Amino acid sequence: MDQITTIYQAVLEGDAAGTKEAVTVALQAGLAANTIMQDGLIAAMAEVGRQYESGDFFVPEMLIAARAMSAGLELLKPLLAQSGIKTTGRVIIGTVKGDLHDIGKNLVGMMLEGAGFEVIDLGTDVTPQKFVDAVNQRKPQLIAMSALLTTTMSNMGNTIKALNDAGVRDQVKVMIGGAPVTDSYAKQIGADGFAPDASSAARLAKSLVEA
Ligand code: B1M
Repeated sequence: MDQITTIYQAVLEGDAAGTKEAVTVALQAGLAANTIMQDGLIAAMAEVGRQYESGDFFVPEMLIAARAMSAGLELLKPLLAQSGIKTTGRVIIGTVKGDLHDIGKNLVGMMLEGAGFEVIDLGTDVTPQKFVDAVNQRKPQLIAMSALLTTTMSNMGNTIKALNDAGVRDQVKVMIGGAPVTDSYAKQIGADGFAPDASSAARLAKSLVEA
């Protein structure tokens, strides 16, 4: 098996230690960090997404694969920064104000990383003002908001309103998701898109920044 295939397989199997080892071996053999990321880690996460959508993988498999991918990515990050490789885009992610659920949000963040995004995670209970400040300070292409409670969903709309009031709405695309969230709700509050799960979130994010 070549080094890229070894990395790909290790991520698919959710083997974090194996992924780290395979990435280290590939770097020692002189493979470029960007090649390892694109052809090994990102390609494997795309396959994880496909298997999740076809029902062959469930949330736990996706989580452990995403953790393995992150372990490999940690080794590459300093090298990628040095080589000035452009990421797919920068995304600010957070669970909205009043909401402490973060498992789905973390999974979406990991899938976005797996798709080549630079992910800035604001955590949970993120106020509209915090999202606005992050847009001003970090200049992302995309904001990704998660909510798991029917009582906190409205803070997605409030955040979009705050972005409008601050005059920065047209600088970013906004995507939303979470168990109670729907496509029609996204349209209602003026978001640019909705994704029902982490794997389609990564695909939607790419299409939004490429639009
Ligand atoms: Co809470 N909780 N919880 N809870 N909790 C729910 C959500 C609930 C449905 C349980 C129930 O009653 N059946 C219910 C909400 C009811 C409603 O509003 N309709 C509920 C409630 C009521 C509460 C409390 C109010 C309970 C209380 O204290 N009385 C309280 C609220 C706390 C707060 O947030 N202020 C509370 C607390 C908690 C815990 C802290 C105990 C814990 C959270 C731990 C944590 O996240 N660190 C918790 C948990 C674990 C759940 C359940 C059991 C599981 C949620 C989860 O992690 N799912 C949940 C019941 C359930 O869903 N079965 C429940 C797994 C995760 C991978 O899925 O988050 O849906 P999910 O993410 C998916 C998609 O939704 C999507 O992709 C993910 C992966 O495919 N997605 C996005 C998510 N974000 C996205 C963003 C995107 C795109 C896709 O784009 C940006």
